Amino acid sequence: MSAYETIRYDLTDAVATITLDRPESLNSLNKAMRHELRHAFERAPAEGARAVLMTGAGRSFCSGQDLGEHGGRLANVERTLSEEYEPMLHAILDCPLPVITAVNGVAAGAGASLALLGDIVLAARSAQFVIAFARIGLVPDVSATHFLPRLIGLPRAMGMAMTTEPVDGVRAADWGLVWKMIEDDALMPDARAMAAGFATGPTKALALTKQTLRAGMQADLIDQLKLEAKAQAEAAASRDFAEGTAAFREKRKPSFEGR
Ligand code: LHQ
Repeated sequence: MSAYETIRYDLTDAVATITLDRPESLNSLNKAMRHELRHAFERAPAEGARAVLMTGAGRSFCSGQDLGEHGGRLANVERTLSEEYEPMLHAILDCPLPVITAVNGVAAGAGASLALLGDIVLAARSAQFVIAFARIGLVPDVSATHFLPRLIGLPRAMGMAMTTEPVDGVRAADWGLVWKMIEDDALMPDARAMAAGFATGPTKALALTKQTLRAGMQADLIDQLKLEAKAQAEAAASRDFAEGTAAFREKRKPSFEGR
């Protein structure tokens, strides 16, 4: 796929920037966008990216499911979720690169779920996380019921889902829903700087770090210790580890290749 209809994709200096680009509907997710996001997240590592930055065009990050799709009828909901949303979600979670989501405005419904799939979630001060599903008689989906209570605890997850009250960047950071709140004007410059930093980092160790931490949210201690040991053995065999330790001994900045 060379050109996308619903997203923009740019690969520069090993940073893949993915911009959700349907601003007329606040970047709502239609079938093409679900497919294109999956494609872009699989393509980025294959063509040499070492970090991914995802954001939204215009005043929104993503307003969730396109409520105008199929004339507003949500037909085959289970199939849409399992055959279109789930592959997109796994492509993001399984992407062997650090994924930064820069939440530049409203992130509603599945758009909030999407924002929270970032390994690092940066929220503009004016970002709004809205677990909006109950407003239209639906239940949270696209992993929100898995991640929200793990990230902020059940009382806050319940509050967000049942009242649908928006949570802004300040409160999101205060609750630990995101890594950092950033002033609106600084969001993209800071996000790009962070992505550029990751793109010169020890990519293999960072991939193992995200995989191991995510697995740790579900594993028991015994299994997790085994997984850590396996991941550490893999990282310790990398060229970047040899370079990192050499640089430490020589008191210089390491030059990581991502291998
Ligand atoms: C939209 C949307 C939108 C289309 C704004 N679709 N046009 C997945 C699959 C299968 C089953 C079910 O579940 C799911 C998961 C889901 O995501 S369901 C939940 C879907 N999302 C929502 O319920 C949020 C809907 N949007 C809103 O509540 C508001 O638009 C928010 C709070 C996001 C923003 O409000 P405002 O800032 O006041 O903007 P607005 O409402 O005026 O929207 C601007 C335009 O965007 C407007 O179009 P128009 O032609 O009038 O300018 C909206 O119709 C359009 N838009 N969200 N999801």
